[in-house]
Amino acid sequence: MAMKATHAGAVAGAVVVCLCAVVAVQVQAAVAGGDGVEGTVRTLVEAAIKGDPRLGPALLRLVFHDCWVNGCDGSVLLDTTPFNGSSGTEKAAGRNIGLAGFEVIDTIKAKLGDTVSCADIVVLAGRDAAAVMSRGKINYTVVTGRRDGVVSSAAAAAATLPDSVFKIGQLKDNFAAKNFTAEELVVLSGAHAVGVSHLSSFQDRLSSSRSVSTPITAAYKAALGKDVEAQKAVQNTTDPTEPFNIRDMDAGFRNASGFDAAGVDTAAVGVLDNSFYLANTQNMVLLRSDWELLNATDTRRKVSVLGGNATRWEMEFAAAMAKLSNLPAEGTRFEVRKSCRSINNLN
Ligand code: HEM
Ligand SMILES: *[C@@H]1O[C@H](CO)[C@@H](O)[C@H](O)[C@H]1NC(C)=O
Ligand SMILES: *[C@@H]1O[C@H](CO)[C@@H](O)[C@H](O)[C@H]1NC(C)=O
Ligand SMILES: *[C@@H]1O[C@H](CO)[C@@H](O)[C@H](O)[C@H]1NC(C)=O
Ligand SMILES: *[C@@H]1O[C@H](CO)[C@@H](O)[C@H](O)[C@H]1NC(C)=O
Ligand SMILES: *[C@@H]1O[C@H](CO)[C@@H](O)[C@H](O)[C@H]1NC(C)=O
Ligand SMILES: *[C@@H]1O[C@H](CO)[C@@H](O)[C@H](O)[C@H]1NC(C)=O
Ligand SMILES: CC(=O)N[C@H]1CO[C@H](CO)[C@@H](O)[C@@H]1O
Repeated sequence: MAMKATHAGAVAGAVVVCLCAVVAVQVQAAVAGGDGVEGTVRTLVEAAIKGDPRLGPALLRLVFHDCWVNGCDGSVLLDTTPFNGSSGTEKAAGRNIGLAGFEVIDTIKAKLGDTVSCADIVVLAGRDAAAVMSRGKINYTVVTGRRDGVVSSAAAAAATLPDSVFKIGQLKDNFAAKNFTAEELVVLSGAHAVGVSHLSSFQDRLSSSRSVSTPITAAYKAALGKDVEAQKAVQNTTDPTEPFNIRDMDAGFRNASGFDAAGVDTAAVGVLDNSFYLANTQNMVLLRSDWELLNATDTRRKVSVLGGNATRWEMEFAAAMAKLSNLPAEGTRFEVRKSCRSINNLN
């Protein structure tokens, strides 16, 4: 197997150590203060990632997928609600493929009790996951006090989240619709330094058909195609995952791809840093949407700047994540849920 990091298909719920439903009632009073809440989230996120490193990227992605659709309202967590529409909840949307980390949110919620919203937990957990994965380099403050929405629709997620085959113009438009600049698009895409993608999300990049192909280094494409076949057997699925970051592949894979690791700490497997940009300029990223950042003058320049300045990326990523975490909820009916997976009148 070519990966150093393990990444079998679905993230198992193995890190859920206990469902502290009974304990939660007792600790409620103790968590009223902001420090108590944030300290609890931090402790549980650290423990979860220590138990399963795949949960770090999962928790980071949850912030984007919750806040982009209806604002930060915990809508991505709902398994069911009377306000699904006919399409199921957001989780059922194709663009939410691979979404994970829900058990960690449940564990945190069980500990914090009924006074802390699920929406707050998502942004706090994502913030802490970024801090852990960046070894403390990415930190930002988030204001709490969000309330949970009651609507969650797969159709809304499909209409709002960017697709992995979007072109640069579509990506810019998608971000502009949320008041995010092209620069912030590039900055936030750096999150793809960590985590994994399913083959179905980058299959077009392995295609030999000219109509769907985007520039990808031939040797990297060959190494990836070979590993995908191996992973189908290892993961026992026709849609295996691969790590986003060529840094996280073993030396044999990197060598075969001709990866120039200058400026990349290849020992830093799984670390959230600016290595995405260094891989991108070598046409060694998984998604078409990642490559598309090179396909406009302004975003291409930004890729180059961020690849050359790790500190600058950390600062700008922290600021953009704080902005993302502040996207206001768009619904009209709110509550603080008792369970993050369903609205209160369904409990
Ligand atoms: C710019 C448009 C974006 C597109 C088109 C996109 C698309 C994707 C896709 C297709 C996957 C893999 C899903 C799968 O097949 O399993 C993924 C994973 C991921 N995305 Fe994005 N994404 C975008 C922006 C972002 C942003 C802004 C963040 C910031 C939080 C982010 C964080 C992540 C992370 C951390 C993962 C890995 C998740 C894991 O390993 O569990 N993405 N994204
Ligand atoms: C809501 O979505 C869930 C899962 O996506 C589904 O099981 C349920 O039947 C849906 N309910 C309605 C009323 O559409
Ligand atoms: C749009 O984003 C800019 C830059 O981050 C920010 O200063 C401004 O307040 C935002 N506007 C709205 C309406 O959110
Ligand atoms: C592989 O997956 C198939 C169907 O998903 C299942 O029937 C089979 O038992 C699995 N094999 C192993 C070795 O896990
Ligand atoms: C990869 O290339 C480097 C430098 O050429 C070499 O030192 C190393 O042994 C190679 N590793 C593998 C696994 O091929
Ligand atoms: C974007 O990519 C397409 C296809 O590779 C190319 O024809 C076009 O010129 C590119 N546009 C820019 C602005 O780089
Ligand atoms: C990197 O970016 C930071 C923050 O913008 C800046 O202070 C620093 O001078 C930059 N370093 C280089 C080498 O350009
Ligand atoms: C992006 C950011 O603000 N990073 C800071 C996180 O905290 C460390 C330690 O206090 C600072 O050195 C970083 O600048």
